[in-house]
Amino acid sequence: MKLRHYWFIVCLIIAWIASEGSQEWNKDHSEPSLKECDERSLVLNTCEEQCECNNGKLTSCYRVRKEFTEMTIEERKRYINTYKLASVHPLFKKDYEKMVRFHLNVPDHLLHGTPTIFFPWHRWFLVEFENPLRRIDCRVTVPYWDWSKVAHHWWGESEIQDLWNSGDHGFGGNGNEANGFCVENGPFSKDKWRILDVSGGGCLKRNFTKSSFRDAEHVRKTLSLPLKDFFRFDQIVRNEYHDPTHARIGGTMMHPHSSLNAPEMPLHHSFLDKIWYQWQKKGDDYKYAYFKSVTFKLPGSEYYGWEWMDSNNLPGDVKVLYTD
Ligand SMILES: [Cu+2]
Repeated sequence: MKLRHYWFIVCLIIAWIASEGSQEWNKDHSEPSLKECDERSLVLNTCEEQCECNNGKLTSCYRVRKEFTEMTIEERKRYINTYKLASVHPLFKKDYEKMVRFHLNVPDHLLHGTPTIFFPWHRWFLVEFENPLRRIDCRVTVPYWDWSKVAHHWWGESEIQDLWNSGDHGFGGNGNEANGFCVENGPFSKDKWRILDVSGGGCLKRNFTKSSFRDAEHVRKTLSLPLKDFFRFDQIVRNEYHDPTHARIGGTMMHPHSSLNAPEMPLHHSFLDKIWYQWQKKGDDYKYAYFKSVTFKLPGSEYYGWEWMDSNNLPGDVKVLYTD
């Protein structure tokens, strides 16, 4: 064989190896093969969004928010690590600070009082807060904490699934009274994590008042209220569900100027958003029930409240669903 034939064969082999290599790379970074996905079946994409299979394409993808204490240990750690990264890393901290400032700069009575923007403002906030976390790891969503399931012993720290567990899959426990109520265990302990200077700095604080929250039966009854009682529904969620959770956890969660810094705050609000989501699922009239007097834009945002009514179609092409 002549030398140029040799070269031709060597080049062919190199080209073949290179093309195999690039296929391998693509395999790792593209969507999983959809050849087997059944038309209209639900499939998770690489960001673990729940999508529908349509003509071999994934469409209509939803961010799935799950109950924190029912997530796997690995999922819980992933959320906590991403949250910590977002709140301390110089590359991401700006977005986190921006959200804390939003909450700081909006008068508390406007966010939590009447005429209320409580529901849509916090739904917008959850997406704004979730987006930077998903830029770090697109599988992350803001979990919810269903405190009604553990209403009479919500302060438990010892079981592995407890929110307040001190392992690296938990939020750490109550604060230490002897040390200004600073949290001294878990991933947010005073030596591992700090409150932003804009809301006072220092350690994360908790001062549990160990009395019951409203239980699951109470939430079920609230959700069964008829459409004409929308105002009552909104009031119960704000006064009987929202406020006591902030107050009984205490410390950083207690004060409007610092509560957005508490790692448990988004989980609490995610649950309240889920309650609104469940109310809205009762029918279109329920979905669009709102206050006619609210005609201003949501403070800190470029949106009106009515743009945040439909979790299947939120601004920014965002779709959210909650698991039970
Ligand atoms: Cu709140």
